[in-house]
Amino acid sequence: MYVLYHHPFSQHVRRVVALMAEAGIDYDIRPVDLAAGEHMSPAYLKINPNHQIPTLLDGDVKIHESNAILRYLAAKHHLDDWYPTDLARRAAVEQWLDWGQCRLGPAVVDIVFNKVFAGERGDKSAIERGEAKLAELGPILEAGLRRTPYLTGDQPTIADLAIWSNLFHLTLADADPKSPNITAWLGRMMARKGVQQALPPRPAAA
Ligand SMILES: N[C@@H](CCC(=O)N[C@@H](CS)C(=O)NCC(=O)O)C(=O)O
Repeated sequence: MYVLYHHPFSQHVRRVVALMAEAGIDYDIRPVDLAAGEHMSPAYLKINPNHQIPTLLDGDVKIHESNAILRYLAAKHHLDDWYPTDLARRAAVEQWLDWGQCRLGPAVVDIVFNKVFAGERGDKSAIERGEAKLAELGPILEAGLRRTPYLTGDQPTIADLAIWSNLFHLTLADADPKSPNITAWLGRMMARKGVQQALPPRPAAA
């Protein structure tokens, strides 16, 4: 049985949970209390010296980096729709995965961490930096969704899960780009059963 180190508000965990739910892969959850600093504990640092979640254990195999986990699971379970074997399509998937990590991800962290999770400590200049970056990146994503319902074709891949988890995170700050292709794609992603299972718990009604 897989073991997944987890936090319900992590966008990086969320993409892994979504793939496992979509593919019907079972796993045990190990919650990591980020607010209490559990990710900095010597016990967790032995599991992931980068003090980050997710980490996936598969027997003796230990993997961190959410996109590496997506690739591993897709390859191990032969999820060829999620991680196409055709070279050109795979290259497009890899491109969006890396774009998400290198370009979009830092802007999302700047905005959402500081607007939603940091409370009074929220760094206004980081929010401005993130918003300026997002103003550049939103149109790139919008154009990427112009021709096909998902990023690389008619079916979603692990690239859609990775980028979706970032876009969902932006919705927590009401900062997601509201352009038509992104909005329609976000709706298609949110309607998926596995994706639904990866959403954070709703706050209890007052
Ligand atoms: N590149 C990593 C980023 C993971 C990451 O930033 N995780 C956050 C939670 S969303 C975390 O654990 N932060 C705690 C820290 O960096 O100390 C991945 O894709 O898995």
